[in-house]
Amino acid sequence: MKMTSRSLSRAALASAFLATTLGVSLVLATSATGAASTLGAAAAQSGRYFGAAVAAGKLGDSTYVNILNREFTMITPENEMKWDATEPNRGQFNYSGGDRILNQAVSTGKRVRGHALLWYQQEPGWAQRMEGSDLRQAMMNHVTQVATHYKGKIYAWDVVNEAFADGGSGGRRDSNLQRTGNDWIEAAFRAARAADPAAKLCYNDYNTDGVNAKSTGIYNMVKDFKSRGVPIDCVGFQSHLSGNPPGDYQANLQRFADLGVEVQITELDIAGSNQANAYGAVTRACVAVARCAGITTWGIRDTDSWRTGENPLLFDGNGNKKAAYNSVLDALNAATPTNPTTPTTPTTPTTPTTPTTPTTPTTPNPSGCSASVSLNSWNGGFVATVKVTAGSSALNGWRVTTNLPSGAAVTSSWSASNSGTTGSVTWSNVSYNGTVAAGQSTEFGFQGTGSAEGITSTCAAS
Ligand code: G2I
Repeated sequence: MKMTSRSLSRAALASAFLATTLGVSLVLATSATGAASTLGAAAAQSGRYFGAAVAAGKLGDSTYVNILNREFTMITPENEMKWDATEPNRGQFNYSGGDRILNQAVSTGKRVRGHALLWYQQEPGWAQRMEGSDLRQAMMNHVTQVATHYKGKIYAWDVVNEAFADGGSGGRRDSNLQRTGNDWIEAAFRAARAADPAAKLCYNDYNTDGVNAKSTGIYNMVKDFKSRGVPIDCVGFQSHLSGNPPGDYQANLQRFADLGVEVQITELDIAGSNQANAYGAVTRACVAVARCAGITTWGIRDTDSWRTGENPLLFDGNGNKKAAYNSVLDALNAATPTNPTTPTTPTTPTTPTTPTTPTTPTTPNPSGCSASVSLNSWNGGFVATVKVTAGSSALNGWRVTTNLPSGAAVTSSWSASNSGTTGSVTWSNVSYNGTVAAGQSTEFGFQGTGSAEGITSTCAAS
């Protein structure tokens, strides 16, 4: 990997943002044979997204914007939500570039992956010069402020980016962030959850494409976080590749998924003559892992790529589809479709309104446990946090049934597995949270569309 040796000069095009009048054309592009004809529509058939990293300075380029609007259902700002862009001076926040991209996404029905709240690169100069408790305070304030500004509007945040070392140590990378104390990552995740409970919270890194020392270090961190209740929902695999992914690419995604987190391919680009096959292999691996939520390519056209001269993307410099595009489309179309009742059109909540309202009272339950639900709702969606409490004996497995009002539907969940998404939904513990000591509690949660006001829950030992 050449992560740090590249210096790209990306002249920001100082063009005024032209409000786009392009309509929402996602997920409806399906040919007579039933195969979808765009990346976003093909991915949506199996409940997944297909995204691209986008630069605000290119939103005036019509070729670029046409491809973006036609093909993609998720956007990651390439640089605009990073620390140097959003807090150029301590305590002075600038959301202009990030907001432009968010508005582009919202106005065309796409969702946004926020990238990245804390990263040792692209720290503003003032933060680069800080250390210790002063820096820790500035870091946490940054997380809180930025996640609060975008509250309710972000599908998933890369809360922490690239904190693990390359090579065989499996340990953390040295940085001024790391030197504030090893708990900086969990502190950041907790601050992000408190600021925006609806966003999925991801850890994101590169050189994690197979089972290796670095990916295993991250795996151990995620496992530890899940066992201690540190809020983490997803792991991002950047996947900056040259040629085929390693043979254990899918197995590596699967072992993370088995920890109860979503996995996402977050910055895919592939150099080399085997590019089309390699793109197909990565896509097949994602669609073979139930919890692989989607794929994002790091740019749109080869000329937009940070890997100058390597032509690692799906569209050439003129915006034409490459062979790699067809490999990806075919692999997405071959995926097992999901229940067609699952909503495929992403909705971005715009006005988070109601604060957390604890709803159902704890139901005493003769079967050894009780469950209570608290809701964080906004217009059109909600996050439910369910607390499962053991009675006078320890639990060795539990099952919670929630009754959702009509119109409400579960779209994603963490720390429990469910059957069904509407009406009466049954939730079972996952491997790491079935055992609950007498009188103690564990939590799981889910996100949904519609209103869950009036939800009820019951618990049973299993
Ligand atoms: O390095 C590739 C990616 C690795 N993972 C994290 C990503 O955030 C990272 O993205 C790249 C962007 O694609 C580049 O566009 O991050 C680079 C920074 O390390 C970005 O490059 C920078 C240039 O180095 C700056 O000179 C430039 O001012 O982009 C800036 C904004 O255009």
